[in-house]
Amino acid sequence: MSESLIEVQDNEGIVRLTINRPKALNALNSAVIDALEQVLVELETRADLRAVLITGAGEKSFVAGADIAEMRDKTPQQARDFAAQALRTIKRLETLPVPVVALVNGFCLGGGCELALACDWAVASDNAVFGQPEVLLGVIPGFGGTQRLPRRVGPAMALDLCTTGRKIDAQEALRIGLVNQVLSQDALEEYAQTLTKQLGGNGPGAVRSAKQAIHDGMDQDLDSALALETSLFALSFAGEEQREGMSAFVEKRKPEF
Ligand code: CO8
Repeated sequence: MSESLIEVQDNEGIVRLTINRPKALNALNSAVIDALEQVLVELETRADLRAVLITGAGEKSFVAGADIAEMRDKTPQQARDFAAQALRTIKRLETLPVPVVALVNGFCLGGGCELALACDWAVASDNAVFGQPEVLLGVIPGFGGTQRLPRRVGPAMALDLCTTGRKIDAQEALRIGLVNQVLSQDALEEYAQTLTKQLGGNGPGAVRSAKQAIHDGMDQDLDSALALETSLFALSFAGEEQREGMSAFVEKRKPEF
């Protein structure tokens, strides 16, 4: 494994990012966040990008939070700057125009849970542990947890997790809607490969439009959101992709996107 803090593997536009700081359970310090932001800035410019998968190095941890040792001596202004840097980076991940999927392969705590919440969906290994334990350290979530967690699991469960700081296992994360599936570590790897094939076989423009319709529509009233869907649906008939997809069906062959 190379020494870079963010490993990048590219499989024809399906990019897998691995947060690579396993000795600290992939805790997010400024260097990791800087490296992640640099990678994301590059990905934003890629017209051939089809999906992003993000995971942690090793079999024990996705991300065990922001780096506590690095944060300990921060002043309020330094804490604000650190949170701003992380929020900006996480927003870049969230707003990539393609599906972003968290492969949660172990501890997913604090800033790690907040990172997973910015992904379009998350799939966890059965040893994964989730939580927002910031109150145990005398702080609150600062990478978006108080805002994205209630939007994902509802305010009552978000308040439970953010005020007790209790940790939950993968099955409870599944039950409350924090993750879409729970799999063994091996099956998580197979899932990544299957997903790569599935997303790689679909019309890339259509996949992007589906994300855009859902993301942008969620911030609008239903009628405006339905009008947005209609516009994007109609637009999908303007390119080659729709003709190829529908012709392939009629001609009983696989489409070539
Ligand atoms: N920060 C820094 N180092 C960490 C972190 C972390 N979050 N988590 C683990 N490590 C390090 C440990 O210090 C240890 O290092 P070393 O080997 O040098 O002693 C190494 O990783 C292995 O960890 P453990 O020995 O503790 O492993 P265990 O299997 O015994 O325990 C746990 C695993 C339960 C995950 C435990 O490490 C733990 O509780 N970690 C902290 C989890 C946590 O509290 N996370 C939330 C952090 S706060 C946060 O994310 C707030 C984000 C918003 C910030 C706002 C901006 C300012």
